[in-house]
Amino acid sequence: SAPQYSPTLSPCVRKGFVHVKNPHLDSMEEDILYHLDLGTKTHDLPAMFGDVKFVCVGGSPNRMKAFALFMHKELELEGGGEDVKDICAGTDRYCMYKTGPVLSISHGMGIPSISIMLHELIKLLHHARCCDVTIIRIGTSGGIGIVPGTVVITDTAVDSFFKPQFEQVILDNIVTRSTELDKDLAEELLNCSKEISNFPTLIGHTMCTYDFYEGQGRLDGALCSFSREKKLDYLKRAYRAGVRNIEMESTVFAAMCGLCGLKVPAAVVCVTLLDRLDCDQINLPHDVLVEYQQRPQLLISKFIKQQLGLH
Ligand code: R2B
Ligand code: URA
Repeated sequence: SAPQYSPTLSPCVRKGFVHVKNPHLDSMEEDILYHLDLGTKTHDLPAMFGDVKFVCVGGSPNRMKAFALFMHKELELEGGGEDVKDICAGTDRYCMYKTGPVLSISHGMGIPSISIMLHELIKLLHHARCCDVTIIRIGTSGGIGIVPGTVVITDTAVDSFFKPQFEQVILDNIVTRSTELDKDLAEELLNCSKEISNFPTLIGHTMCTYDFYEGQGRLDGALCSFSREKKLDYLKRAYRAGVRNIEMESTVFAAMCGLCGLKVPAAVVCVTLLDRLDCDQINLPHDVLVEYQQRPQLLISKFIKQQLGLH
C-alpha cells in the first residue's frame, strides 16, 4: 500500500529545513561540534550530510553500528560492511555511521548524554542544509503490564509525574517544554508494524526518568527506600495514566526535536525487555536480548524502505 506519510516525497519547502533557535550562532565564524569531532571549517558538512533524510539514534554504539550495517544491506548499497565507517572516530563519546540517506548515531544513557548529542546533531543538520529529515530514537525500555518483547511507539513522552513535559534548567530558571511527538508518524509506524507479524507493537505513553534504579521504582539498586507495595502502586498508577514503558531519554528528545524550532517529525520506538509489574532484573538469555533489540531496527528499516519507495 502507498505510504501516506511521505516527508521525502514532499517539495523541499523552507519549513522542511532544519532550524536552530539561537541568534548567537549566526555571528560565529566557526562552529566546532566538539563531541562529534566535526566542525564547519574543518569539514564540508553540506557535502558530507546534505542528502540525509532519516536520522536514527540509540543508546549503544554497537547497536547503532549494527543498525548501520543492517541498513547498508537493506538499501542494497554498494561496497561491503567494511565501508561503513565511524564518522566520529576522533572521539569516543558518540559514534556515527552514514548509509545512503540514513544517519545512525549513538547517544549514550540518560538525558544529559542525549541532550549534548542532539544539540550538536541539530546544528549539524542545519549547517549541512538538510531538508525534510525524520528523526527516530530506537531503544530499549522496561514495559508496564505488557508482554516482554513488545515494541512501544511513543505518542507522548511523560516525566516521573506522568506529565507531558520536560523541565530544562536554564541559568537559574526552570523552563518547561512540551514533549508531544508526531502523531501521524506514530500511526504510520504502527501501520508499518502490521506488515511484520512476528512481534507485538502498540502505541502508548513512555515515561522518561533520570535514573534506572530508584528513579524507575526498582527494588534491586544499591539504595532503596520504599516497599514492594509502594513500587507496585506507583507503576500501576503510571499504567492507568497511559504509560506502557519506561526509559531515560524520550522527554528531552521529544522536547528538542519538537518545540525548539525543529520542524522535523520525530518518533520514539523502544522494545520492552521485561514487565516491571513482574520483576526488576533483566534476565533474558543473550540470544533473546539480541533478537528483542533488533525489533525496533526491523520496524524502522521497513518504514525507511517504504518511504524511499523500495519494498
Ligand atoms: C534504556 O536503556 C538504558 C538503560 O539500561 C537507557 O539508556 C534507556 O533509555
Ligand atoms: N531501559 C530502561 O531504562 N529501563 C528498563 O527497565 C529497561 C531498559
